Parts: sequence; C-alpha cells; structure tokens
Amino acid sequence: TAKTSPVSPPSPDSGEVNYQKVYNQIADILEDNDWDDGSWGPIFVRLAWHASGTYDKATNTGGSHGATMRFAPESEHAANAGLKAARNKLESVKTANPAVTYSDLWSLAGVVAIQEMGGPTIPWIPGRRDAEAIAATPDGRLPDASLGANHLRDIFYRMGFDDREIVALSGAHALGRCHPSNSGFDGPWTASPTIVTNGYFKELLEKKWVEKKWKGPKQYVDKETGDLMMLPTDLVLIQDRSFRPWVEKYAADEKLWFNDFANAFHKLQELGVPRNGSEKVYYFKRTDEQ
Ligand code: ZEM
Repeated sequence: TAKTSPVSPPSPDSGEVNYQKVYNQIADILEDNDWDDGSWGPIFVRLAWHASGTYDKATNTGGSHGATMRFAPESEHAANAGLKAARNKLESVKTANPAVTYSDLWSLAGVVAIQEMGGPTIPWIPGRRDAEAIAATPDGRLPDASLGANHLRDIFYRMGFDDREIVALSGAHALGRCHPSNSGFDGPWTASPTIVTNGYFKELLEKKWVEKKWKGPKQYVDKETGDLMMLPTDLVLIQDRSFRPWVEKYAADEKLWFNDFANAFHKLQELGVPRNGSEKVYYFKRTDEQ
C-alpha cells in the first residue's frame, strides 16, 4: 500500500480558492500613476468585456470561458489592440494563484475594477475553463465603433441582449479613454475616467457633440472644450428612438443604472459558460469595506 497519498492541486471550481483574496490581490495592482489616468481599472473592464463579447447564442460559441485571446489570431484581432498590456499586468496574480484559470481571472478583474472604482457589486461565479487557440471565434464579433444602430443590434442581440441592456452596458464608457495607438480614436468620454458614475449618459444629453476636425476616424468632441469624446456608436444611443429613453432614465437615476449595469455585466460574464445552477455566487466586499 502507498505510504503517502498524492495531493492533487485544487481544480478551478473546487471551491478551495479564496476568491475574496484574489479579488484583493487584483485591487492591489489597480492604482498606477504611470498608467493612463492612474488606474488599470478601465482596461481591465475592457479586457473582461472583449473576452466575453465574442459570444454567439445561436451556436453557443465564444464567451467568457476559454480565454482564447491569449493566442493568435484572436490576440491580433483589431478590436483587441492594446489589451496585451492588461493581460500581462494580471500575470503576477495568475502566478500567485495557479489554480485560477485565465478566463476566471480576466472576468474577476473586470468585476474588481468596477467595484473598486465605485461601481455596483457584480455577482460573480467562478468555474470557467481555459481552452486552446482552436476554440477562438472568428474576427468581427465585437462592435465596430464607426457603424450605426443596426450594427449595434446585430452584435448585441447575437449575444442575447436587448435594447435596454445595450444602453446599460454602454455606460461603461464613463470609464477610460480611446487611444490612437489602439483604436485610432482619441480621448475620454467623461472628466472622471476612473470613477464609475452615470456621467456617460449625462454627457451624451447635456453636451453639444460636433464632429472632430482631424485626419483620424470619424468621432465627436464636445463643442465647448473639445476635451471629451463620443464614438459614432455612442451618439446612436441618443439618436435611436428605442435606445434614447434608456439614456434619459439612466442620466436621471444613477441607482437604476447601477442596478441594470450590474445585472447586464454579470450576464455578459456568464455568456457561454456551462452552468448547472448549483454554483456558489460570490458578492465581493470592496477593499474599503473590509
Ligand atoms: Zn468600449 N471601446 N465599446 N465598451 N470600452 C473602447 C474603450 C473602452 C466600443 C468601442 O469601439 C470602444 C463597451 C462597448 C463598446 C470599455 C468598456 C466597454 C474603445 C477605445 C473603443 C473604440 C479603445 C482604445 O483605443 O484603447 C463599442 C463600439 C462598443 C459598443 C457599444 C462595453 C459593453 C463595455 C463594458 C461593459 C472600456 C472600459 C474602455 C476604456 C479602456 C481603456 O483602456 O481606457
């Protein structure tokens, strides 16, 4: 008989990982005066979104499990330009927690970023498995900022979202900025790009948006200062008669938006992940509440 029993490492969803601890480790690396507006939060939200926004309901392909953006060709898809920095930044947390999959780590990083930047609590469930490059979805599943309402609906209905959820999710553009080196576009949507607020909706309604005069791709700037920006797809939300009422509601009621955004972001993170309904749901404490 064997004298020692082999100790197997915990599997990703075995419940042996202390996810609040992993949450805190991610929270610890957010602040960085050498990065953009001083936080990795916005780009972590974009990473979690691009990892999951490839989902196609009809074929049940893509989605937040797999983390296939680690590999070419998905890592080279134009929509993912610049996200390598975010993936690299999270390597230290992966090394400290080898049992946590990349797909769980990226998804959790989005949740941590939203909560630590003052946003709502996002219910989160671990258990995503990583996949090989072969599981990557074809290019073109993420939205193209230069297109219109039909395109937004094509992309987001394909994932299983409705108009209200499209507007709610778009409020994430309160955060971060466009970088000419990544997307060709330039500038932040709000004056507080590291704080989760309903400011994106307020700016959309309150500012006068004019086409930016430059050689770059078509985008808008606020007429008064020229400091803030909107993408063509952002302006669609106030031009389309079914999207606009939600912009108005969220601009007037931040609590309503927090609630809808938390639900929609949770749903986004669950896309394509096999579940049986018995999984434990985590509600993390912000570091300033601990
Ligand atoms: Zn974004 N997004 N996005 N987005 N996004 C950018 C940046 C960020 C679109 C889009 O083309 C772009 C959602 C929806 C949509 C974030 C979160 C979410 C950029 C700039 C572009 C061009 C990238 C760059 O240059 O670095 C389009 C067309 C969307 C369709 C509605 C949804 C949904 C999001 C989350 C829920 C965030 C946080 C950023 C800022 C990233 C950063 O590095 O600052």
